[in-house]
Amino acid sequence: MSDEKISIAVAGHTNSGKTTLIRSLMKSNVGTIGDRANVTKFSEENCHDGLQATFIDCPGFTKASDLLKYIKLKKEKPDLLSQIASVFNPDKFVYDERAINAIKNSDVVFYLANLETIPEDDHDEEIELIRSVHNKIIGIGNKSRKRGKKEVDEKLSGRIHQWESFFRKNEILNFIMFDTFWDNPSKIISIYGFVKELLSDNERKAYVFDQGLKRYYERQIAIFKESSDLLAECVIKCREIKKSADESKKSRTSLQEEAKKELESTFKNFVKDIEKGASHFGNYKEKAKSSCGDTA
Ligand SMILES: Nc1nc2c(ncn2[C@@H]2O[C@H](COP(=O)(O)OP(=O)(O)O)[C@@H](O)[C@H]2O)c(=O)[nH]1
Ligand SMILES: [Mg+2]
Repeated sequence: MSDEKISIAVAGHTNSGKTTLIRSLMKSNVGTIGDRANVTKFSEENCHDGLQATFIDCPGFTKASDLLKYIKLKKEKPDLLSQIASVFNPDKFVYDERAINAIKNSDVVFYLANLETIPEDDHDEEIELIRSVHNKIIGIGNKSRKRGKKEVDEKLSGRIHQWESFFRKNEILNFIMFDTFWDNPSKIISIYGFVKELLSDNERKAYVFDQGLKRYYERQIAIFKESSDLLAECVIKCREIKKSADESKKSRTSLQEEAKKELESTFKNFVKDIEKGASHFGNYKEKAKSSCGDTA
């Protein structure tokens, strides 16, 4: 991995939406998603060359408190190691240990909180564990929306307040409430803004990330512009079709079929153009293997 590329560890309780968030940040179907515990068993590196960043998908925390106790005891009473092993079976917090090892080597940590749940002692212990190796933490309250539900209901807004207090209490001052599926993608800009802020003491990395970020935004604007043009083209085509339907003797169904075909080919060309643009921006899927090495 290049020394200049920044690495962002995405950590949190199991099932909090870490892999889904990385997919959405990378716009690529990396990793495996599932509605059960510890789907991600090893930390996985996902390079985004355009952005000059690597997202590290950490296995979810399940037994942070046990790992914390284990680390403390190991440090304070190393002579009791054999007895410790009989009380704390390290196999039980293997995922937590893998996550913390990955976090240790990262530049910034995203801590994901699942807004379907409320903060509990487990979560404080997860932060304490992260803090024992890292202090650049960005809090992300995730899953803040339900499908088809735009407004935040009373229950959810209560949970959001609880998580906001949780972040403040744990001295995580850079935090945001987000929904990977249904939220405004512009919130991602705020998340990257936090990253830039925390990187500021490493000027070289901050500079490289900033340059990548600029290219990323330019590409997003280009895609937006291209989609608007496509939409305009579709509207014009629809008007033409309506006009010719009024004038011609062809049946409505055959005209509809013709229109469908024309719009399909316009859309296919649009996707091809986007793909061409994306390959200029950096084909992270192919490069991920070469620049990141093997993923665990
Ligand atoms: N509504 C909603 N569901 C989400 C969101 N992020 C993840 N999920 C769902 O939560 C479950 C766990 O997601 P996953 O990314 O595998 O969690 P991980 O174990 O932390 O990596 C999956 O069923 C996802 O579809 C989100 O932002 N909103
Ligand atoms: Mg996962």
